Amino acid sequence: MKPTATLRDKLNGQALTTIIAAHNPLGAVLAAEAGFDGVWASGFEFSAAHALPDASLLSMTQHLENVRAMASATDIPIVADIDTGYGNAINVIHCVKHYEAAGAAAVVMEDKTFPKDTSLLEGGRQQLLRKEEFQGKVAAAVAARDDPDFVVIARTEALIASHGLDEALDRGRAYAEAGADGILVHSKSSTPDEIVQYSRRWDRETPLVIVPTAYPQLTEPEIEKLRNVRLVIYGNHGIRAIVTALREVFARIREDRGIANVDETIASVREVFDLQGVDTMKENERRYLR
Ligand code: SPV
Ligand code: MG
Repeated sequence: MKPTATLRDKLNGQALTTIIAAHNPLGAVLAAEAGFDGVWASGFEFSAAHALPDASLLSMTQHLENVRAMASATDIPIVADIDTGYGNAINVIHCVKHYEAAGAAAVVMEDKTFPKDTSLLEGGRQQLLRKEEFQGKVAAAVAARDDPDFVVIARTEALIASHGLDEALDRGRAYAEAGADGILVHSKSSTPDEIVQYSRRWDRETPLVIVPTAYPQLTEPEIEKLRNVRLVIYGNHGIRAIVTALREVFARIREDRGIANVDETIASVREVFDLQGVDTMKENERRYLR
């Protein structure tokens, strides 16, 4: 099955689908190895990996090429974070065509103005687009896809911009009406209450998507009880794990003035060869190098 069909089937089914952020193909391979249903090609992680703020600084083509490389490294669906769609509805048409051709199974587009600011930054500059304009962008994304299974998820930042539940529900309904296959409702609240309320008041068939970074106490069994949340995105745990791991290992090497102690504590070179597909390359060498 194509990754687009796999993801659409999962979204339409009853089970909870879990995806995790990656910012490079190796992260995508490790997500698949760990048993995740898909990969979140996160704008935050990709920006952080460049040591840059997640504020529309990297170009569409930079992120697109990363998504293409991820999609060629793994068979699990890649859900591309296209931020605000890089402009108006015309930019969205261009963007969706290219992300689909690059092998993404889905795009998530948010209803903020360009350039955006990252959602979880305290005091961040959170400005929403007019609802009608974003409806047009959602409709443009849906019309631009070639494969009918390619998934278009509309994300409302109404709660992030402190507009309250009523506005967030109104926008979610408007985007579902415009043809979105899923509604991502993002929250910066440190408890799950807001999202639980949203889920209880959601009165459309369109499945909900959440990113529980700010309220990590909400576990998968509890999300399953909400019933209309079908997709959970773990938004930045790969990059945070890397920061922790690199800090520890780098500091230890400086402290020890050598690599002898860390050697046993980190992945072996052989393990990295395996992740690179070296065995397949060697097999091909035996067959074809004459
Ligand atoms: C991302 O991972 O890029 C997201 C989620 O969009 S958040 O950073 O919480 O906005
Ligand atoms: Mg993002």
